[in-house]
Amino acid sequence: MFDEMELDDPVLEIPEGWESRAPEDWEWETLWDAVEYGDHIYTDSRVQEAIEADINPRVILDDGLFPGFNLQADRFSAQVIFIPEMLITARAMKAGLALIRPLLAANAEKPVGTFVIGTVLGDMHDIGQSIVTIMLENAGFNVINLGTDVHPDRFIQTAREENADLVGFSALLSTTVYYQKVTIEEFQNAGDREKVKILIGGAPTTPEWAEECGADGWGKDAVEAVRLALRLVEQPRAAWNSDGG
Ligand code: B12
Repeated sequence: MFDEMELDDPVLEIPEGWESRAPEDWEWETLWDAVEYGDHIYTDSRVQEAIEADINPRVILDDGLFPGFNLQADRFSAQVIFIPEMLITARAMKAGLALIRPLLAANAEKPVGTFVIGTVLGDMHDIGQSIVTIMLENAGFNVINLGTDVHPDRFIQTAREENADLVGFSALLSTTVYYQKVTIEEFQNAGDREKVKILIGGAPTTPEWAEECGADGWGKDAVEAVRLALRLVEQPRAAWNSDGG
């Protein structure tokens, strides 16, 4: 019989050539399943094993963690699964990210700059900005991650306290991207706009939106975010202590 549900159900996308990036006899299938079904305990132990097997942390992220996550993300978007299933997958993903984060953090003695990042007000999505955080740390930035649902005042206060060079606002909902603009306006109202470079990102954002918001840059992914941050940190800004701000 014709089964519409099966046709709509997204399928696992196996990363091409993963075998060449893993030790002989290695398998990722159990980790793909664990992330898919939200088994954070198995995810934790399998990622630990992958680290012990000397697999590159970026490979663990791309080949080990993302396939199961992306499968559930596609199902969530297609409304095949709902918030509870997506949440437990996100928890497993974050268990894996927590283990690879210290491995990717740079050992630079002097950070290349300070970056304050968070997800804007009203938005609870944090997987993307956690990955941006890890990659920025890997590039030598001191990153202060404020988490999710961050009020503009908190971004401003932290940027001041930390003498931030850059701030970044993540947003995943078409309703919350508005707060990227509001937060930039609040930096302006507080007299701090020229003291930081501002980046925005998140799936529904575009370079056009970044321009409309008055941001200094837009990153489509974590690699782009790092590239931009490294370029912008070099550019002159008004000093934080010039007017006691
Ligand atoms: C996981 C998820 C959730 C989880 C979040 C768990 C968590 N801890 O993050 C849960 C289940 C809680 C959730 C809830 C909701 N979600 Co949701 N969610 C997703 C999902 C499946 C994946 C998002 C994700 O993590 N992507 C993976 C990361 C790696 O990608 P990313 O975030 O885009 O980040 C990359 C880039 O964008 C960039 N980037 C990100 N941030 C930044 C910041 C800067 C400064 C820079 C430079 C770059 C950058 O770099 C990152 C790494 O490469 C998406 C669908 C999808 N496939 O994207 C829906 C989605 C975003 N959710 C959606 C919706 C509607 C909701 C809910 C409103 C559902 C509901 N009915 O309640 C709630 C909202 C809750 C809230 N107030 O925030 C919609 C949004 C539609 C829209 N356009 O507004 C989507 C698109 C699903 C859909 N198609 O319907 N969600």
